[in-house]
Amino acid sequence: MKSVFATLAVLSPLSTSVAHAAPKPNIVVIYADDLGYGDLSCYGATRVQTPNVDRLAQGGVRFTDAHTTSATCTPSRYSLLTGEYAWRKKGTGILPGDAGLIIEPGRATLASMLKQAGYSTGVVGKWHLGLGPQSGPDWNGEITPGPNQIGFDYSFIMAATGDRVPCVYVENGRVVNLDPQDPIKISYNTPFEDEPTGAKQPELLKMKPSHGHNNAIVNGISRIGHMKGGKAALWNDEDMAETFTQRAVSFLEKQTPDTPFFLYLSTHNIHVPRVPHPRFTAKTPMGPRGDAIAELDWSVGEIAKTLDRLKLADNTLVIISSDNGPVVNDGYFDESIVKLGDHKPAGPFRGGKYSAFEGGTRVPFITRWPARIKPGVSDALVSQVDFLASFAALTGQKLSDNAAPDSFDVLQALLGESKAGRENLVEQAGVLSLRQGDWKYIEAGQGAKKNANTNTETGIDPQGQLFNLSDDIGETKNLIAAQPQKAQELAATLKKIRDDGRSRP
Ligand code: NG6
Ligand code: CA
Repeated sequence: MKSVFATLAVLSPLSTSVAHAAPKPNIVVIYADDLGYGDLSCYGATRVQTPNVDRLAQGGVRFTDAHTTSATCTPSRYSLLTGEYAWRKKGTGILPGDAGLIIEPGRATLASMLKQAGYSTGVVGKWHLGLGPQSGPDWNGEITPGPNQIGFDYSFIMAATGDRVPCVYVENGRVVNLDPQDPIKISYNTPFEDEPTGAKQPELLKMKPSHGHNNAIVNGISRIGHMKGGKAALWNDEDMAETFTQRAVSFLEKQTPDTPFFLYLSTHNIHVPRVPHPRFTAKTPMGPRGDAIAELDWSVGEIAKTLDRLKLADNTLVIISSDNGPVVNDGYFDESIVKLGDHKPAGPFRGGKYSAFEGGTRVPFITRWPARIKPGVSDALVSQVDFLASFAALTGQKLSDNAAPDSFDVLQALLGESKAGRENLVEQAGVLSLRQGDWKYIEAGQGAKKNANTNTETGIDPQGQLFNLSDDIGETKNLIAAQPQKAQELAATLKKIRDDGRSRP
């Protein structure tokens, strides 16, 4: 290889410009869980302060119309990494903790593309994209395929969610601190006979479930799914944010100056169970949900401080966002409802997690890169599905035709250099919606208007809905009858995006 490059350097007229090109920026994506548009003080929250996130927002671009692709976690993460709308692929709904990996090794991912571009790549935190073969992972052996097989050089993850078993960390395909004498057994169907459950022994619980979450008890909290063994490997919820933050910091410390890096830090905060470290208790008047936001802000501050200390901040593109809209009670009695006060988790938007209304997918989204980005606020329509094509453009990579089928190169918008984002965007909840400019069309669907567990408005309606967000940001005036032509136009575009199997230009 070396000699080829040497020859090129001598012969190619491009070599001079390459040699003088600005070094590729490092990229850090901080992906919060269930954080709503209104949950940060830079987006208007007053009952919780997020000074560290706000500082990044002040030095970067704060987006007001940026989206996940879906109102739940797994599909959003699938899209973020593959550049494909998750609804195109079966089996990409919320996964159990023992699901197999849903991203085929070999396909282009954000991580594999950046690795190809010469980046050192790492993922720390929540994964929730399955691990191992379709039949599920071998928790007691090598857990593969996983992040390390789809483009990440380093991984330190939890398999699914904080409220699902197994409650252990997996580092580069091995359960951390596993005692081979005490193997892990997982079942999502059958309880293990002699293991206590939240349903049978609620007196053992320090936080009680409000719905579901009454299987295995770990650290005084009952979860979804059954687990036995692996006692030495069990996580401690109170330490989770610190554990992930430390791993992310040490990933940053290990980088070398000549190799750019990509870090995907996917926090457990502020998903349930919300069990921040005691030093965050009562940091806000909102109970554990507010305190978890404060703890998330602390993590962001540690990453920012580390970039400063290592003198990396200037040429690092930091992005902060969330995987879906907010939910107040997602399954535990954690005072989230009684202490909410006038806090608006979804800001001015209707709905939240699980919802087809804007609150489901419109999330906080901040980009900061001091060497390149001029601070400001942008209302460009952008989505996390665009990272793949946009960062490919940023790093000079050409995507093959079948890669990232729904990812648009909106790099200029992400850098605040253009107000033009996407022309349209599909949002996924129980039904699909299409955004086009200020218009929002929600296709007709069958189902409850409210999620009985979480009290979220689902946005599902048997007639279909049309809203004009320019004067109805809260999606309250359904124009489907008044503007049938507009509705048909959007429905036709949605149908085309569906039928074509891709939407990337
Ligand atoms: C739901 C869980 C919810 C949460 C969600 C996934 C119940 C009743 N509810 O099924 O608590 O875990 O799945 O959240 O079990 S997500 O952010 O990972 O999509
Ligand atoms: Ca989530």
